[in-house]
Amino acid sequence: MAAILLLISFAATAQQIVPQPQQATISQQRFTPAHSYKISGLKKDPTTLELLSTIVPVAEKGKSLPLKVKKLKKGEPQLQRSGAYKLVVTPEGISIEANDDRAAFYAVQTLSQLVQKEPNGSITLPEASITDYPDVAHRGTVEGFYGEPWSHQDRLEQLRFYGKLKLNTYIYGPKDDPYHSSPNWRKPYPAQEEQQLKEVVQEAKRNKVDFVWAIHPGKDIQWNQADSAAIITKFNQMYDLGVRAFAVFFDDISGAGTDAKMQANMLNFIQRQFINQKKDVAPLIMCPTEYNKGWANKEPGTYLDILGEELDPAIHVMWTGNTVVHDITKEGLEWVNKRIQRPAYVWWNFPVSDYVRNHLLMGPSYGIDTEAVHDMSGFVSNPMDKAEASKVAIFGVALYSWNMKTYDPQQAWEAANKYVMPEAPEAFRTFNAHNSDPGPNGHRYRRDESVEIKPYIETFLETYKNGLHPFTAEVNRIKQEFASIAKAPAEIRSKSQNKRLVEQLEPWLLQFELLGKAGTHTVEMVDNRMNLNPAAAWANYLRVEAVLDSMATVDATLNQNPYQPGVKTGSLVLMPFVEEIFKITGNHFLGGEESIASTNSDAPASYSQSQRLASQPLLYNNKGIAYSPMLEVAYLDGGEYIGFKPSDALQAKALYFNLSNNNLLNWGVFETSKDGKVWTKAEVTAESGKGSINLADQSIKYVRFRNTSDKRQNFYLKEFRLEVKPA
Ligand code: 14T
Repeated sequence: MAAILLLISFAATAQQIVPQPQQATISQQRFTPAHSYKISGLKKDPTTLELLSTIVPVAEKGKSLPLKVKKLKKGEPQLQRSGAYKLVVTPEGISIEANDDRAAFYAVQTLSQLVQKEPNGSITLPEASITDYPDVAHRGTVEGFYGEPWSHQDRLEQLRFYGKLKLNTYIYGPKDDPYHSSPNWRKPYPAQEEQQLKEVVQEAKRNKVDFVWAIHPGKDIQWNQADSAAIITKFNQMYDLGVRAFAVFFDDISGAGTDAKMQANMLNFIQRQFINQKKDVAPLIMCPTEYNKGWANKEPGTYLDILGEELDPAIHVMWTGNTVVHDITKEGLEWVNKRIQRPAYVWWNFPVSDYVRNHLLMGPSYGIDTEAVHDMSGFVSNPMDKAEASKVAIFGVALYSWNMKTYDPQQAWEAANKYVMPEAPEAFRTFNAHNSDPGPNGHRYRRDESVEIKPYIETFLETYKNGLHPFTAEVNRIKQEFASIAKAPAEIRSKSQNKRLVEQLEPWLLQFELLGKAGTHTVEMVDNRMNLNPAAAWANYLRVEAVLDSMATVDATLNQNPYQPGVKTGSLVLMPFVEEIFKITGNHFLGGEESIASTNSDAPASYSQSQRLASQPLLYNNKGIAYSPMLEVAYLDGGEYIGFKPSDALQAKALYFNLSNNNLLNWGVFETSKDGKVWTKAEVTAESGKGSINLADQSIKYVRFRNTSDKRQNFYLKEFRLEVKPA
């Protein structure tokens, strides 16, 4: 008997209800309901009623089966959560017990996954008994990235996607909405934006998603009555648009706005004067200035402890983990929870790509602790500016936050590929498998990529480097992979019904197709060369070269932004493979070295003791090198510097800087050096931290800006660029 039961609950996973219910027994046999259903108990929720009538046949009169929705009886504490439901399906009828409107909606979402529509228009159902509730109370996304905010249509579609996956939270806080942040957070939205937000709020309601409107006032907030009133006035305007949940973000600011006591006072005031006054508004959410362990003052009694002590216990406090972009661990959460005296509301910075804008993050959602259920009050993902493409990662977040114990990142990713692109799941999987690592970045956050092909690639490369013919097993496997890569983009473009998704992927699809071709020619080249057919190998070599040229053109033409311009694909495993073999083979045919500026050990390099600044990516072009601009506040501790150590082969011409700091020259100096030992002060004038230095002296090899004070100094790294000419 136990064995049979086990088999049956196993069938529940085979049935693939997403997210996986907490308890489910679902039969393998299916039945056709004898009659249409007569629905009772949903009068007060027309949305769910309407949805239900698209799932099962409904009859007002005549013979019918009962479909009853009623209030869930008080039971275990889990069943008292918002969204908790029981669903029982038998040939005699369907019964739903729901804790709230959201729960009834979720029961219907589950039912819709049980139903199969037959070609003749009838439906079939399995017998099923499901008891279900969420592990994490608040689940969803925070539109919290820098760069172009999601479009109106993107937002509407996201909310529908969340409803189906039982995600209940969408926090609205795009950094580049001027009415969310400075300069306009005090002002009401213009009419058109207002109208669109209203529509988004309504779509959220239809999908039982809490639309949380966030304000980001910290850049220029005054801690006075007027600004407290300004926030409440703005919240009231949003309330009138239908918003019933609010957040205040104090991230990525410097100066007076960062004061914990002031923040706590202001938030408590809002909680008392606004949240508690309205009877239908959710508890406030705040994002602290010290929102990750790396940035937190560890001294007892400082920032986080002050929030912990003083903030109204009802207010949620967000947290990104041990650093800005990081895995989420139980230990990490325990550390902060002790200080903030409540379970953190996790802001997971994945798959956000605003710090690596030339990459897509299409891989599995992994590195989120499945033991941490009691250590968080919410879990939201900060996604990419590409809303549709972010669905792969968000799908994982939905499964994780609903049912943590059973969460398997790889399984969830496999399911996501099918769910997000049902018309071409294999091609999409291939694309995603090779577009997941962000590449080297300032946050030092890396992801697996090309995991299945990697061992073959390594063996192939090793063998070839040793002057041997790679084995057939590797050759064939890699050939096959590059062939799939070359044809995936066309298949995605032609088969996917999701045009918006394809549009968002397009620059990368183009590049991916080229990678497939480059890889195919590469493997053939090696094969031909080792088969002692140098003429054919040479022809392959020229083809690889031509395709790599095209890839360089795509990289230099599409997705040009001032941060990380270009289009990178397969950058962790496949591109290095192609480039390395191309180089080795080129050396063989041509003799001599071909050097690529950015991989050359003599290339210009950053020069700073600050780990953060030294790891900030550099941008190269034929005129010089530059630090890629940083979004958040940068700093130099006393004595630290930021600069360049140019190569011997290049002559420095001029330094251009914009550090957006009014008294830059009161605490720092620009210096140049011929050897990195003896430094000479450079005469400069700067306006608002902006200026340039002419470097006429041919022998100058180093240039830097040094903090001469004994304190940490903040600035913005907007521009720090060295113009060079060949020596
Ligand atoms: F509020 C936060 F929890 C947070 O993560 N803020 C920003 C966020 O808007 C951004 O999308 C995310 C990823 O870049 O990181 C935070 O801002 C930073 C932080 C940095 F250290 C942006 C760039 C950084 F280098």
